Amino acid sequence: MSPPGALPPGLRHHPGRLDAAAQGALLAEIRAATAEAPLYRPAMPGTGRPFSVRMTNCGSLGWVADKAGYRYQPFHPETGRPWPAIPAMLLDLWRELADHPHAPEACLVNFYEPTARMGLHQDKDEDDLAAPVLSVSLGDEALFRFGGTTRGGPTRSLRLSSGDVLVLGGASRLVFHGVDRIYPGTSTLLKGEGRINLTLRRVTRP
Ligand code: MD3
Ligand code: FE
Repeated sequence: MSPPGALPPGLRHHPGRLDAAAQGALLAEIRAATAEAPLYRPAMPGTGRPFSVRMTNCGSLGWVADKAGYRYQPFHPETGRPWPAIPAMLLDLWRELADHPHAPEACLVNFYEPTARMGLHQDKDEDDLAAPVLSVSLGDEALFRFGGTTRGGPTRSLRLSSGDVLVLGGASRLVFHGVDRIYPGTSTLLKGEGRINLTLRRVTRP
């Protein structure tokens, strides 16, 4: 899975940080949010090739991708409505684990079917790169891969399970990372197969 040794500075893994009850409560909040702001399939800028991951957001700003580019905007690209609020449980988790004085503005919701992937990329569409990104995994396990801050260097993998939380800040904020595969049938949290990942981010400089 991952070679022995400490994780890089700024990357914190909290395995099983949310117990089954907390995962269920959070999932109910996310289902309510996706009822207001449905999952949609973003497209690659330029080519318009569809993502294998479906997405939506909560918060005052949401990350979107379409033929025109990647950006944060305050409304859903298909309904035109504002994103629903970030669930209070997630704001609490940020206060506990992010070690950052300003609240997150965006919660990107990624839904992976068993065949969905996310290629190696950096998250750098945020103006505030001093704030960490906090990620929560729900549902089937995933093979998460990360490297360094330049493309093409060595990478390591971590298997993420439902209830795990990752915090990526400091020297890890700009590492290349992606999701190589989903392991269907490894969780009973969702009704069917698949994985949900939530990422909390600060977008603007306070
Ligand atoms: C490392 N999501 O939405 S979460 C993304 O599992 C994204 O859905 C993946 O990469 C997923 O952009 C990985 C873990 C994660 C999130 C943000 C990061 C790792 C990160 C930002 C910087 C470095
Ligand atoms: Fe990312």
